[in-house]
Amino acid sequence: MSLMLYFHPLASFCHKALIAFYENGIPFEPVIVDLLDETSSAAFRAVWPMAKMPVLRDDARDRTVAESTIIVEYLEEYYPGATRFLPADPDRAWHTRMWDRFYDHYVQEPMQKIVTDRLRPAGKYDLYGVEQARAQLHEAYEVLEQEMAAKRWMMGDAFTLADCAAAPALFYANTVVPFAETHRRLTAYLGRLMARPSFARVLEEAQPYFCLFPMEKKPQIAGPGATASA
Ligand SMILES: N[C@@H](CCC(=O)N[C@@H](CS)C(=O)NCC(=O)O)C(=O)O
Repeated sequence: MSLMLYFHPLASFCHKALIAFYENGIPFEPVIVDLLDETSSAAFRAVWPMAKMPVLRDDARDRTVAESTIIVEYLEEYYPGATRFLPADPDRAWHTRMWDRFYDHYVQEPMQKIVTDRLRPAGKYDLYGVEQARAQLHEAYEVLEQEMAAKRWMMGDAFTLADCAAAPALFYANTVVPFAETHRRLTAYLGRLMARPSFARVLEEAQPYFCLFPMEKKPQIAGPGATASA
């Protein structure tokens, strides 16, 4: 098979790429990376020395593609399907990329900061950093609550790259700093994302690994976000 995706089913940035594959039914060979396993980790580092997932290997084109956003853009260009992730209109295209960046930097990153602080050795916790991350998530929720006042997807009627980024970011963020009780529109949007077959499949495949999530509260597929409607 030409396409191999190095990923882990629990990893939120990997979900962004998986959604794009599932949206358009693009066949690929899944390679689950276990960074705690020496052999798996070494094999992954040989493909991508930065050892950050996801990474796409395209043997047919002899390309190694890192970074979740770039993988979605690469699939859009070379393996297109019915779902177009970047609008053809340049103005809508940069806007789509802007929201993709927003989710990565202001939702995924603070969420990851809170979660990975749990994995630090005793005495090395970053309480101030976690506090800042929580505050940043609250700020992002406010922006997004306004943004989703009259939209089905992040860019309106069409599902795009911005929604691929939003889905895992909001799903995990809602687990660590819940917004279901406070942000009605954002919760409804998360509900729509979770009902989308591509992301529903990603979550179903992640479910056996949810027990590894290093917080007391584990992610749940059936939650307030799952049942919320527009
Ligand atoms: N900017 C990267 C971030 C990738 C990233 O942080 N991936 C996480 C999994 S969600 C990872 O590989 N973590 C392993 C580590 O940090 O050691 C992207 O968009 O792909």
